[in-house]
Amino acid sequence: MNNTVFVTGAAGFIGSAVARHLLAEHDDTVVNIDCLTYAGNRATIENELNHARYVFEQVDIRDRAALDRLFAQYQPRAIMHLAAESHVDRSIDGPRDFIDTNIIGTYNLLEAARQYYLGLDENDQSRFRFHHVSTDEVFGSLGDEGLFTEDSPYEPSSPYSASKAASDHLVRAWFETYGLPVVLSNCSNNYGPYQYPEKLLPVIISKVLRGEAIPVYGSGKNVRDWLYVDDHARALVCIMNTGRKGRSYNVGGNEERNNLEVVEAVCAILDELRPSADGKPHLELIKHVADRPGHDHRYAIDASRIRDELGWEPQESFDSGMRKTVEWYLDHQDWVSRVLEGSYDGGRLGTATGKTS
Ligand code: TDX
Repeated sequence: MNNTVFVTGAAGFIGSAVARHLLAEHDDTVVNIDCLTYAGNRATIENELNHARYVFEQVDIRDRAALDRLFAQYQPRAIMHLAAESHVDRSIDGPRDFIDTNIIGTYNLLEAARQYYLGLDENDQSRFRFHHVSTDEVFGSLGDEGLFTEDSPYEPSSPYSASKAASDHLVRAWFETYGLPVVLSNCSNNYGPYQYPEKLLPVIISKVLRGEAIPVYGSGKNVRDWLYVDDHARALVCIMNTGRKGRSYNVGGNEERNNLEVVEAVCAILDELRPSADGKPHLELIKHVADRPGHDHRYAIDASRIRDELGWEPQESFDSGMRKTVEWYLDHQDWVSRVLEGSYDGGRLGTATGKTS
């Protein structure tokens, strides 16, 4: 067994941050397994391509035979599974890809990993980990009070979160039934460099830069707990390396904001860095639009388990992380154009107008 870690979805937002963190701070060779959908893009991992400990395998996790080949070839010590369809609005418009990739894809990986694990000697078996990276959305919606813990009941609201809940359950079952050494994590809303431009943060930035209306779904009072992506990447590697087998860990930024507060924060930074031509505050671009169907009111994470057991805490504050993120997008508009290339025109997604897939 080698000092090799598989990272699925490392051409995407969080996966690429994990790959960068492993390459910068650890000794492992990183094999990025990514089929490059619209949200996974070569432009996101370009700087890593020439790294001596980085390998890119363009493989779809729905392709079991290809996965078997990768396990046999690279003999990894762990797999961090981040490849997923992740956008709630897209899951409302077309749930099929979410079922195929997030559920069937995870099942394929579990079986390929189990077959590989069964062929390892005892020492290598004790080192091996299957880390499933998931979301706090599996727990559904909170009211104004309370926090999600690892024991919160699963109550997913969207096709996306239901598919992630299903994959969480599969991973847990492969531990209980087959003894596959798994760890799981459920995180809050990530933000930072390389986030695909359909998510709230980059939407706000790109709308402001174009002087277009900033679409705020419904009242804008929905609350999310914002976690800087590099803090998350650090947490994930810590969980993979030191988390207890069969256990799940919640990862959150301890930075709750409602959507209007997020828009206000980003607009204030842009007022300073890119003031509008007529001097008007960017906030005037806010437009309340029809709410997302099944829109969860509030997510908030109790991250005390990972803090107390593994010693992880977020380092970035909401203010410092937001500023870094806005600055990164201002400096990387070329990346935005390259990843968009015809796949997303900035229009509204996820209105559930009655079409079925
Ligand atoms: O244009 C927008 N206007 C708006 O008001 C968009 C894109 C979003 N919103 C709202 C909806 C949510 O309340 O902002 C909030 C954040 O929306 P998203 O960026 O779509 O994230 P969310 O639905 O909260 O899910 C995210 O966090 C959990 C990720 O996309 C998931 O993959 C992750 O599991």
